[in-house]
Amino acid sequence: MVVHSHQSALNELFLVKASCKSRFMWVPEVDLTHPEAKTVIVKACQEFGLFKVVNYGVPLELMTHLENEALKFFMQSQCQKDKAGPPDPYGYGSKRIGTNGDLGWVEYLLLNTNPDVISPKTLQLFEQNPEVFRCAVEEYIGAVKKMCCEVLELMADGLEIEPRNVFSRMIRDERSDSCFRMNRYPACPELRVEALSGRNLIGFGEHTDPQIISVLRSNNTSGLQMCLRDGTWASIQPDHTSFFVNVGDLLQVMTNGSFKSVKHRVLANSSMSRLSMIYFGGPPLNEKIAPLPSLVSREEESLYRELTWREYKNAAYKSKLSDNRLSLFDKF
Ligand code: GA4
Repeated sequence: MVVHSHQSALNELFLVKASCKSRFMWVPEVDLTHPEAKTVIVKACQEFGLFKVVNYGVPLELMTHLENEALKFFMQSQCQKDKAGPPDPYGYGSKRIGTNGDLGWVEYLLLNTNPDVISPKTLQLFEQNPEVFRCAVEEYIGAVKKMCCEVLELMADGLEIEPRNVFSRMIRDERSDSCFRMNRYPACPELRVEALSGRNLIGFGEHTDPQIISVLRSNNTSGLQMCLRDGTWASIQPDHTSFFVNVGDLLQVMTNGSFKSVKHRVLANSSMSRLSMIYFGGPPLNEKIAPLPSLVSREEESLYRELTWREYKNAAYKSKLSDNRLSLFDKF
């Protein structure tokens, strides 16, 4: 990423007025080994759309190993990184998010987790970087996917729906269209300059995640915020030893609106760079998504119509980050 050291470059990007809310909000915490985990998960998904997971069984070394490898990638020259970009949508990207004009103070790698969907840019990436990087990515994705399926099964248990793999089977399916993203938000010292102080720089603009579920792990730099019911933004305290799980649009649809796909964003930091890694669990492209019959007692209660993930994903890629994509599912 080319970090321009003057204000005009920042003005191109999105500056928002800083909010003066108390520093960090409380986030529900789920201990995966606790017998009541399923109850806490369901309540968190209904009330927040987001929760923190501890005792998840993924070794911390596996996460820090990938983080170090990702940093090695991002510390390369711009020209070297650009060989794996621009994203198609997979590959290396800088500042531009999607293809519809969204900008952020971020550079990233976006990968499809299905080995059969290896895009030209991803091929370039792994050809030009040490094998150890690809291995670290694969190992991490394998471990996070396993944890993610456990969480999805606890959700089914908590909702008392059967079979308990009703959600997780879509992620385990060999055709699952899941993806993985590594984001680096460089520190932006200009934010301390008087003319800009009192304003925030958008690292990744507000949006909901289109898939079923997202699992995020970051370093200890703050930046992640979620939108509360009253429309205000609250900061989430970073914790490099935990995962943060959030409900995606498809899960909101399948639970007929009971689980909330939460709007979130990331702000850049003036002194420390933030590195996050997110696994987005998605179904196969031809999977039909609609409210689960067991959660809708009468047809009239169904809030959403049926769409395939392919249809929804195609529409998402035509939208801007902050668009309300879920309204495409609206029945009325
Ligand atoms: C948001 C969630 C994931 O990061 C992502 C993003 C995708 C992209 O960066 O290519 C999108 C965005 C995300 C939703 C709307 C479209 C597509 C950028 C964008 C403007 C990988 C995803 O699946 O949807």
